[in-house]
Amino acid sequence: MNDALLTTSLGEIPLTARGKVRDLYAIGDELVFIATDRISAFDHVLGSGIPDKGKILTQLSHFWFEFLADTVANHLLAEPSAKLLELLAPFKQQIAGRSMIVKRAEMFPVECVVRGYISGSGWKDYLATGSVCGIELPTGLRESDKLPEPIFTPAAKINIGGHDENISYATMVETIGAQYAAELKRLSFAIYEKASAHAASKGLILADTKFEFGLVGGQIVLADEVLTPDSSRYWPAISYAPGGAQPSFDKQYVRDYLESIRWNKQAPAPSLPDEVIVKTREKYLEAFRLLTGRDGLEVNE
Ligand code: Q0Z
Repeated sequence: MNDALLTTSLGEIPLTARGKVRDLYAIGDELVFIATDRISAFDHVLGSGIPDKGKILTQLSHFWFEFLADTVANHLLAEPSAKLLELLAPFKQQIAGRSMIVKRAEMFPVECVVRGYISGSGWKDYLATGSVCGIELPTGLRESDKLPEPIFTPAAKINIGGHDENISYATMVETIGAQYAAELKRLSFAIYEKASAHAASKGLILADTKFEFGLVGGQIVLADEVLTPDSSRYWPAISYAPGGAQPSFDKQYVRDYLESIRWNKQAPAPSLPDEVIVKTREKYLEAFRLLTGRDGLEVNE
């Protein structure tokens, strides 16, 4: 099995950025995100893709933007220009079901992370300092414990490939100003509250998640992808067991395979056996079905 889309090319339409898994094109103030089927693990993009992963994550993002519409404005463009649609027409095959046409925003250079549970870089910081992004936490927390209340732990965007760096809220204020910082923090909590309650009702813990915001015509909009397994940690509530790392909802088969072959985590990254690809694809679909209540992907022409 591999009819995964690993890379896109849209002819004359200029590529603005290639992320680990998404390709970004721009025509004036209209941007086209295409989520490919690339998958990363241990900081590398792997040799194999997961068929439909880009469609699943894009359609999940669309679900969340709509679910959150009363809470926050977003960067989706309701009516792409006729000119853009005409330019994109020859590339329907690559784009269908996996693209997001959005308004160009002035992006805030901070990642807005909300954590309801202590994991990942938050756990590392806590072990080293007893706090995360300058927020003091109770002593005696175990890895993956639920926090007394969600915390806002901003990070500075480094560059593509580089790791974001946790910063204090004070540093965020210095970077974007007190008013924007307060508003992004308020919105981030409001979104996390609403999304984590929905996830919980479907048997999923939203352990933490990362948002990116920008300004469009002076209005704050939620941008980028939202609440996908690539930007969030979801754990099945049924197997939640603090006191260690939780298995990844989506990538555990991939990680287990990479550990089993004792890959040294240096380029070139390996390809995946079919069984790992198929099982991982099923996990992305499972998350999609649980969260959206839909049976499967919107079929595209
Ligand atoms: C998002 C990224 C990707 C590499 C730029 N609405 C917006 N306006 C302007 N810029 C962005 C957005 Cl979302 C924007 N990124 C992140 C995405 C590949 C980097 F697909 N960069």
